[in-house]
Amino acid sequence: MQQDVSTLIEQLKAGDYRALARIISLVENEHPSATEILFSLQPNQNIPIIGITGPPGAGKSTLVNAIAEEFSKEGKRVAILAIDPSSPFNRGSLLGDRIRMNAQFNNPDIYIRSVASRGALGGLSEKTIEITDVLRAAPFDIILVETVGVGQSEIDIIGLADQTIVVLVPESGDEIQHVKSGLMEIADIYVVNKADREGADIFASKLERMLKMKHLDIPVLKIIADRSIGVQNLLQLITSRSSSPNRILNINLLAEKAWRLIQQKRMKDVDKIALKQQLLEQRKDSFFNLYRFVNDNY
Ligand SMILES: Nc1nc2c(ncn2[C@@H]2O[C@H](COP(=O)(O)OP(=O)(O)OP(=O)(O)O)[C@@H](O)[C@H]2O)c(=O)[nH]1
Ligand SMILES: [Mg+2]
Repeated sequence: MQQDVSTLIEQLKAGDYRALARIISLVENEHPSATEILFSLQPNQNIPIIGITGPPGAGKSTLVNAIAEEFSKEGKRVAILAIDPSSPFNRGSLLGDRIRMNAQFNNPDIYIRSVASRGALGGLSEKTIEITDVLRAAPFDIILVETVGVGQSEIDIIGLADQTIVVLVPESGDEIQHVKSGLMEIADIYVVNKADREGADIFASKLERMLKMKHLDIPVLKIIADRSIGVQNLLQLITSRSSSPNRILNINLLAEKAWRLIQQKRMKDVDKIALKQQLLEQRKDSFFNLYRFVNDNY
């Protein structure tokens, strides 16, 4: 695999989508070569990761498509990572997402990938972090990550993304409660999508008022994603902000991720069966001291 990995990584760097797809699959499936792959990556940390989150059906995929298309018109290469909340066995949903994103399949500057969320880090799989690192090792200009949910997964996405866009719709009455409860301070930009619908103006001003009351300076944009209306404004905001990415938030996830890896690495040699055997022996001593045992043996 040694030779294979370095070839794959070279192809990845050169922008080969087949190599990219293969590497993502190897990483996603924890193939034995995944570690070597991750070791060999040279992720460009300057490629901005934009998280797009919001309740089911808010139009996130439609918006992501529209953003990608606009960026590609500027000659930029865009990666879209859709985190599928369904089980990896729910093919229907994966396929659904693919079909909905079909519009971009023929654009060579846009790469689309769905991955199943397995949720070790709340709503967002640890694999997502690794996969975004893989994407950062390919020559993209921007990475868009779509996750569904209002709540925990949003909090996860801020650790991953340089900017977080929260997509709401005029009917998002419940979600606006999160603003009140302080959960949605995590947004860098709010999008009120489906602005063609009744109540969009009222909803957007309500949201703006709430943010102002909380002294939060977060822009609210009205968008009609399926007609690409308002998307240019969003692009300008994203671009102007990505020159000063919020690295403080990113460091939290980096630390969390590092902590998990260290834990894994340190525990690697601890074999539970062998541990039981040892303890069976030791336990014969009725004044057996577990703390000394651990200290002496590990
Ligand atoms: N009226 C209107 N419909 C829209 C707009 N944007 C998207 N839609 C429609 O809303 C539906 C859901 O859009 P998606 O983009 O799949 O929404 P999503 O948030 O990605 O959905 P999940 O990934 O399933 O959570 C689709 O039927 C879209 O065509 C919009 O601006 N106005
Ligand atoms: Mg979607």
